[in-house]
Amino acid sequence: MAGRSNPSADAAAADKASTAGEAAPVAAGQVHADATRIGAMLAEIARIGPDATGGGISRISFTKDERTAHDLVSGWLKALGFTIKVDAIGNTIAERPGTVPGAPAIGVGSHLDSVPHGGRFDGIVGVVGAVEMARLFVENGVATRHPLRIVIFAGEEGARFGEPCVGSKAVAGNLGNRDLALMKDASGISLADALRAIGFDPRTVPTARWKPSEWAAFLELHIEQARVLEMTETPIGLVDTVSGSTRLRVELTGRADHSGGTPMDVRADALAAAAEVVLAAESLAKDSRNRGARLTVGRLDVHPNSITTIPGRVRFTIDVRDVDSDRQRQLAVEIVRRTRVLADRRGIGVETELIADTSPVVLPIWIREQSSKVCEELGIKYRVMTSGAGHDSQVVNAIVPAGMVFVPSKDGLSHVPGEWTSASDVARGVEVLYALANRLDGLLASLEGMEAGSSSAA
Ligand code: HGY
Ligand code: MN
Ligand code: MN
Repeated sequence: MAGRSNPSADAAAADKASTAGEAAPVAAGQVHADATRIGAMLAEIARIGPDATGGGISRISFTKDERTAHDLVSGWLKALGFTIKVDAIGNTIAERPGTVPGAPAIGVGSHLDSVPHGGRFDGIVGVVGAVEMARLFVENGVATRHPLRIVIFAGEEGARFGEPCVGSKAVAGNLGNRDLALMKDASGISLADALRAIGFDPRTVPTARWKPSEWAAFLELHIEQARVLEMTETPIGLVDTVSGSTRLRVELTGRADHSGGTPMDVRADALAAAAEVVLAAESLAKDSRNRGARLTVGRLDVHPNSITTIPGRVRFTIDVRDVDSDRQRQLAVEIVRRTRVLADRRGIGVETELIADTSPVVLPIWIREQSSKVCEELGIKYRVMTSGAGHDSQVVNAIVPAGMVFVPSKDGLSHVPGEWTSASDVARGVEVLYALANRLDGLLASLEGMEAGSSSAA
């Protein structure tokens, strides 16, 4: 189905077809996203799940806060005439019909959950941008051959259960037969229980799977979460590769004992061992042969965590990221090997668990080519770039060709309260998104031989 043939080869033909006499929709560059409206939507969503102090957001995946945010955005889309569906794992899918019966949909969206004490833009910009793009289609009376589906993925952040992109992995069918009862958060709550607590039945999750034939493409607007765009003064990034991540949980067991009475040479200090692991991870990532890899110990729990007791047990996570999938896995194996060696030397027990593994993905060049053409038509400076962060698009791309558009992050900050992107930068991203969705609608229609002129104004 659309997106499966080689659209690049026919792009020129499509360009001609989509301009030769057809009632072209409102041309790119003639519609303007409303930055004030965008700012108001971002602010309204930020009121859901705010931290009590510090100005951050903790709208954690698979909680009532996440559902409240989905419900709020569903209301906005319903008011634009979209029909709303919520699938078995909590993804919200809003649809505006196309003019060609049975045509596969063009999907646009992102996520509304955040990391603990995170920011107000990661994921949110993609959802608010999709809503503003939808409004541009509706308010300009522009119909599309393909249905437009705005998608809000549930549980994109892996911060709670370790597994990122749970909602998009469910639609792509690569949650596999992961036992949701075994995926546990730091307080021991399983994903299955978390789903039940917000009204979903984990046994029905396989019904969320998408039929690839029902989708033509998926587009995601997202903040860059690094500082390349800001440093190069480039307003738009077009993503070619999205980093993968391998996530490990490690438990080191030493011997808790009195911090005063125990001589240094007879200790089995689990935290001292963990400190060596943290530095080993950092030196692996900083090794010039591994340029591009990133290893992070983001969460570490000490037991019994008492001032006057030698730590007997430490649990921590290691997040291994890379755009090179072989190296990503090799580094995960290597840091486990180094952990075992140093733990043996210290008489410390080691248990490791693989909690998530997502491959890096090269996004399809034909969508990126169309995105470049859109930016050139709009006269917007852009650069093709890698994403260091992971995204739903890299997962969806397994079954639907996906494209990502980045807008700048101030100081490159993300996953912290200081995360910020201007509403005007988001508006520019929306205008690229609108023009790209329009362009793909025409390109794919011509490739599928859809009748011309069916994009007449609604
Ligand atoms: O953690 C990530 O890569 C993304 O922000 N979910
Ligand atoms: Mn994100
Ligand atoms: Mn994130």
